[in-house]
Amino acid sequence: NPKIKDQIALIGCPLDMGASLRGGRLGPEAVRLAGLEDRLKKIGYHVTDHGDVEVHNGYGHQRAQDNLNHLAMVKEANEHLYEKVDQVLDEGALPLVLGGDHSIAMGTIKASLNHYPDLGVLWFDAHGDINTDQTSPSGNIHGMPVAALMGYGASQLVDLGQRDHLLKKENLVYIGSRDLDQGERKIIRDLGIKVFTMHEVDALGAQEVIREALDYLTARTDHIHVSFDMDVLDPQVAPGTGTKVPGGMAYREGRLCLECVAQTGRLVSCEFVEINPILDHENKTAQTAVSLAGSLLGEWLI
Ligand code: 6HN
Ligand code: MN
Ligand code: MN
Ligand code: MN
Repeated sequence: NPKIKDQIALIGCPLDMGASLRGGRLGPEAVRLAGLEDRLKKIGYHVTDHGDVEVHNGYGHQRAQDNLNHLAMVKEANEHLYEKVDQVLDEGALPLVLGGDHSIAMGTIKASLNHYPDLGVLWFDAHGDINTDQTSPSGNIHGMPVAALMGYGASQLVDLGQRDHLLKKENLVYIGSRDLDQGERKIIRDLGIKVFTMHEVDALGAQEVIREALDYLTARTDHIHVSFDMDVLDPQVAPGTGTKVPGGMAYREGRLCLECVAQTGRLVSCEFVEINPILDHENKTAQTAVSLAGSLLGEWLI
């Protein structure tokens, strides 16, 4: 049976220019202050905090003519993140990336694909993040990483990091979707991507959904990446995030799903994103991220 690596590399990517709202840049520090490193050490991992990768954020928000808002800043941060994640994977550690807006999944996952071309991705999110510059209603790049990882949309995003390995459409599973744009629905349907919306989580239960999702992925690959957007949780559980959608997952549903991923032993990289302390109450959302990172790394499994 596969086993999770015993070395964890924490990497912060304090970028928020992929979103409309500022404040996600404070996410990595909020999660550190909520005690992530000690929590993971208690489980028995060797944990190294690599600090934050270099990021340049601006202030305010500008809608770009080409529908790729703040492209240069988003690209630069992702290139730095790509290099860092690639490096820690070379060193044999499991990267745990802290966001930051969800555009940073481009840097993390491209580096993980460089090491594991057959990588399977579990995308926990209220959103699909599979817009292109052609379909995006906002121009915000945090709504585009999945498309870019599969080779669709703006070449400036597709060309970031390594170009040899794209994310395969059959190696992605969505969980918790409940706010997909029209263009995204069409892409998801046309590509035949596996998706468990909140409707399925409610109707089947989290246990059945994660079982089906993991059966599907583990039949295809031994290597799993978890991309956890905090807005997959209900806004009452995770108020500190920028694009809240009602009717999200309960804390215990999130925990159960992530523990089931831990049980496969196939996790090779992960990220917790869209943590915005400006919108939070007493760092509750960062604390929840710490607990869920513990679950993903097998905290309560004996
Ligand atoms: N996120 N679908 C919307 C857009 O602007 O493309 C929202 C994207 C939210 C992205 O939460 O990571
Ligand atoms: Mn490498
Ligand atoms: Mn997202
Ligand atoms: Mn989201």
